[in-house]
Amino acid sequence: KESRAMKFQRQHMDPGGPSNNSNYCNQMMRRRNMTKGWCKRVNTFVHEPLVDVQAVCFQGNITCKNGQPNCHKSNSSMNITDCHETSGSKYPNCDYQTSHKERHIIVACEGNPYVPVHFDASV
Ligand code: PAX
Repeated sequence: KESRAMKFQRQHMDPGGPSNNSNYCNQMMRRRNMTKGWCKRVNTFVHEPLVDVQAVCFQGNITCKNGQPNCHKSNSSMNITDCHETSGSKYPNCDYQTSHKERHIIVACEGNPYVPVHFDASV
């Protein structure tokens, strides 16, 4: 079974990206299995090395949106792509708007090793 840590990597890690095109989210949301059964509404891909994203678990500790205490905000801004489902999107034809950004990321971490399992926000 896929662990929470592996699921985070599938849904949120693309260190080699972004490919420089407006179809990025349409391709990646499908390729990473987030358009099966339903269209995931919002999803962020992080274009930084995995070790740099894992290191965020040892950076500034903050409260998560759901009130849990296990969120961490990156010290540095990171290269990310936000994917937002468009108003015209209709399953199974999931359609996304692609926005490349530089933001601090906030992730929730769990376990031993203590690694990212949820993407809380970018600021
Ligand atoms: P998730 O299901 O929210 O969390 P996501 O991050 O990819 O997935 P399982 O066993 O899978 O259910 N976990 C936590 N979740 C939330 N908060 C804390 N503190 C926490 N600690 C552990 C993946 C797993 O992490 C566990 C949680 O129980 C899950 O375990 O976000 C909705 C989705 O949109 C993404 C982030 C979420 O997907 P929202 O708005 O409800 O928080 N998303 C959201 C994004 O990618 N980018 C964005 O900018 C925003 C706003």
